[in-house]
Formats: sequence, C-alpha cells, structure tokens
Amino acid sequence: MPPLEYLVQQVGAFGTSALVIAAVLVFIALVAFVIFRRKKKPAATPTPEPEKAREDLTPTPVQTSPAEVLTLRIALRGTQESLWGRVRSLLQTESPSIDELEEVLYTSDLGPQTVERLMEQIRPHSRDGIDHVRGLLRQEFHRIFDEAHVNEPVEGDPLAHLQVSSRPSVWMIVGVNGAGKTTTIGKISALLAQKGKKVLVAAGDTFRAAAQSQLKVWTERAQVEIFDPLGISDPSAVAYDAVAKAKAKDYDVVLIDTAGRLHTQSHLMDELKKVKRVLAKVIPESPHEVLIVLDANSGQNALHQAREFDQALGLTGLILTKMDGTAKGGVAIGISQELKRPIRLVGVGEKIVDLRAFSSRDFIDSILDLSSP
Ligand SMILES: Nc1nc2c(ncn2[C@@H]2O[C@H](COP(=O)(O)OP(=O)(O)OP(=O)(O)O)[C@@H](O)[C@H]2O)c(=O)[nH]1
Ligand SMILES: [Mg+2]
Repeated sequence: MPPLEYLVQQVGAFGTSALVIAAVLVFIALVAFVIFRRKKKPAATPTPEPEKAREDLTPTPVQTSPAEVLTLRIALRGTQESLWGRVRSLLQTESPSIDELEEVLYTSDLGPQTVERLMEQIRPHSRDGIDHVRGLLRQEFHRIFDEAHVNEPVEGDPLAHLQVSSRPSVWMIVGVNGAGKTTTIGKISALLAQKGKKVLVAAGDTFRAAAQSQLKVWTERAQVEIFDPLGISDPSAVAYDAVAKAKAKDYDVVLIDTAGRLHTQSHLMDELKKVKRVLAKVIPESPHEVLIVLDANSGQNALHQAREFDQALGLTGLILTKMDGTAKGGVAIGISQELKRPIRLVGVGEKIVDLRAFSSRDFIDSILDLSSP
C-alpha cells in the first residue's frame, strides 16, 4: 500500500474509535448528571412543619423581595417583642392565666375593640399551647386586614394600589404635626419619578415658616417639580392653583402637602375640609386619594387621629411612618379593625428609599416571628 493511502486509513480508523469513545464518555456523564440531580431533589411530599401546616390558611404568593421583608422584620423587632414576645413568655409558664394574657394584649397598642375580638378566639384555647394560640392570632389578624381592604403589594410597584385613574390624579396628604407627611411626600415623589410620571408637589403648608424650604429639598432629591407660589398664604388657593396647572399642563399626579394640625383643632380641620372642597372645583372627582400619615410611635393616639380625620375628610388610606424601631406597631392592627381603611404604605426610616408597600402577610409574619425571608 502506498504510504499516503496507509496514513489516511490509519487516521480514519483512529477517528472512528475516538468518536465512539467520546460518545460513550458523554453518555456516562449524562447518566451521572441525572443520578446526581435526583439525589439532590427534595422528597416529593416533604413532611410539613406542624405549625405551618395548621396555619397556612390563605397562602399568598411571595411578592416582596427577601431584602424588603428583612428590613420590615428588623424594623418590627420591637413590636414583635412587645406583642408576641410577651404572649409567648406567658404561655410558656406552667399555668398561663387568661387575665394576664388579656392584660398583655391590652398593653400592646391593639386597642380595646381588637383585644376583645382576639380574646373571643383565644379564651377557649389559652391552654392549647403556644403554636395553637399563635395560629389563632395569625388567622384573626389576617381577617382584620382583609376587612380593611388591605391589598397585598405588587412586586416592584409600592404605589400600585393608589388611584391613578385620572390625569392628573390628586393625592392629598394629611396628619398631625411631625407625623412624617413632608418626608413621605418626598419618598412617594421619588417612586413616581422613577416610574416616569410627571409630578407636581403643592406646598400647601403655608403655616410653618420652614415648610416650603423643607419641601423644596425633598422635591429636589426626588427630582420632581414643586408648586410654591410666592405670597399666597391660603392653602386652598395653593391647592386650587396647583391642580389647575397640573390639569392644563398634563401632569400625572399632584401631591398636596398640608400643615400638621391636631385632630382636636376644629377650625384647622375646617381649613382642610375647604382644601378638599376646592379641589373638586377643578376636577370633580378629586382628590382621588386622601391619605393620613400616622406616626406609629403614637400608639393609641394614632387611632384617635385617624378616626377624627376620617370623619372630617373621608380617608382613602393610611400611611404608617417610623415603623423602624417602634414597639407600638400593633396599632396597625387596631386601626385597621376600627377604621376599616387600608394601610397602603409604611415608613421604615428617614431616607428617600425608606418607604414600603404595606404587606399584611409580611407584617403579621414579622410580628408573630414566623417564616424567615
Ligand atoms: N425614623 C423615621 N423617621 C421618619 C420617618 N418618616 C419621617 N420621619 C422623620 O420625622 C420627622 C418629621 O417629618 P416631617 O416629614 O417633617 O413631618 P410632617 O408631618 O411633615 O411635619 P409638619 O409639617 O410639622 O406637620 C423628620 O425628622 C423625619 O425625618 C420614618 O419612616 N422613620
Ligand atoms: Mg410637613
């Protein structure tokens, strides 16, 4: 055989056997991979954790990111200790007294109505063990938030449940002094701006000298426009002009900041009612949202404030601020039970990013120290 032909024949034979060997190796690798995957998979029907199995009444899809849940969980640590921590300690004693249990709940900022409601559920079961009582509390808390029409958050859009049905949509922000109205307006504006919305913030606090400059700082941070006409001291006039401008210039949302006032100061509450009335003169169905900002640290007082503002203005939703570090977060449950208005947002810090959509599931799980993010 000529040397060249012999060489081609040898290479061909080698190539064929190399191909066969490679195919066998790939096959072995595939089989090994499949076996490995099967071993790693959890059992098809894992044994449910006893407490979870009993408590998963209405499973809701996971919508908030683990980082956000963690922030809320850390923010609510004080409330968790003050509420569930004390209930748990009591139930751990040999013969827990029902009166003591009631007392713990009464001092957890839930409000008397809510405590009565909870006790009706718990009373017959106070000796059935910690997990059972926790399950009952969880179930009742969920019912309370459902009755208050709280919606679970939409991922990536904390403002999803606020009304944007009209252009512009008008959101009026009210509350007592120092509750966090202006700060929250800054945070909301930033979220709206990120969504590409055209936002106008009306400086309706014409009472406090530094109010306008404070609002200016926030609108600059959020990169939205402020409406602060010189020389107008009537908040209704500012609100009216702002909405008229927004309507003429095609803005998406107008946020109206208002001066803090005590719910007991009737002339100041009348002033707010007037602001609300004049808005309807520009856009009949406005304001689309009347949101009260409540400082969670004010506990039961927050409930009184919400009730009075609701009677005067007809609130569409609540924003609870300063949830970070408070032990009085239980008030969220009390307010929802009594007012039947949804908590929409929670403030968890002073920075522009420290605003979260309210998730009843995450809130309840944090307070009752359930499921880690
Ligand atoms: N820790 C914490 N502080 C907050 C939060 N929201 C607001 N604050 C602080 O609360 C203080 C009062 O906030 P403002 O936004 O000025 O409150 P306001 O309701 O506009 O006050 P008035 O205009 O005086 O009625 C400020 O020091 C804010 O930084 C929050 O969620 N967490
Ligand atoms: Mg303010």
